[in-house]
Amino acid sequence: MNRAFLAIGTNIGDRYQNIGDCLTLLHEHPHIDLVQASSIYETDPVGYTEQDPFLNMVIEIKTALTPVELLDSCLEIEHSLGRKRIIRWGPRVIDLDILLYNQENIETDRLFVPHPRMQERAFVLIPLLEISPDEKLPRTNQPLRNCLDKISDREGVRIWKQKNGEDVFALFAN
Ligand code: A4P
Ligand code: MG
Repeated sequence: MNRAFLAIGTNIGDRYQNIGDCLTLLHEHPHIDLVQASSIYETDPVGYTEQDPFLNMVIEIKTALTPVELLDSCLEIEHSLGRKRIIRWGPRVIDLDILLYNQENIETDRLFVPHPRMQERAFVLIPLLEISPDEKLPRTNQPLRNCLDKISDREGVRIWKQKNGEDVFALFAN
């Protein structure tokens, strides 16, 4: 079995419902086990700032899928959730990215792991370090905690729903 971390982001429609739908589809996947969830954070948009705030979270999974198979499953889930909404060719309701896959470095035309921008993003690092405080980047072995210390926009990331045993969090083993 492989250990991977996924980042979930949403800023359109009923954001909590989108996260719930996404986690349900991951949970129902025959080759994905949900291990741990971070709390859900509300985060100021990074990049294009004139859009609504996001909900972000990070989850740990166990999977028998290869990295590319996992990417395809993520894209399928994004697609099926996007399709439920009315907006055609519009922004997606869910972004599901692979942050880490074991301690592998993957660079293909379709997939980059670790996710290339993760170490610059408080909305990724804060939830990731909540569930795995000693996580390191492959190759350099750099603790991600050190990356977070260098980021200035940490206050743009606020707990929105604390992790508990209820609702979407009940889907997880831990
Ligand atoms: N791809 C390559 N590597 C990966 C990977 N590790 N995980 C390729 C997932 N996909 C990967 O992705 C486009 C293609 O990237 C995929 O088809 C896959 O082949 P996408 O999700 O359709 O495109 P995107 O969302 O525009 O790109 P990306 O890189 O996911 O966007 P970002 O950089 O994640 O930015 N602010 C806040 N506060 N919270 C957010 O969640 N998200 C973004 C999106 C911007 N600002 C944000 C947030
Ligand atoms: Mg993405």
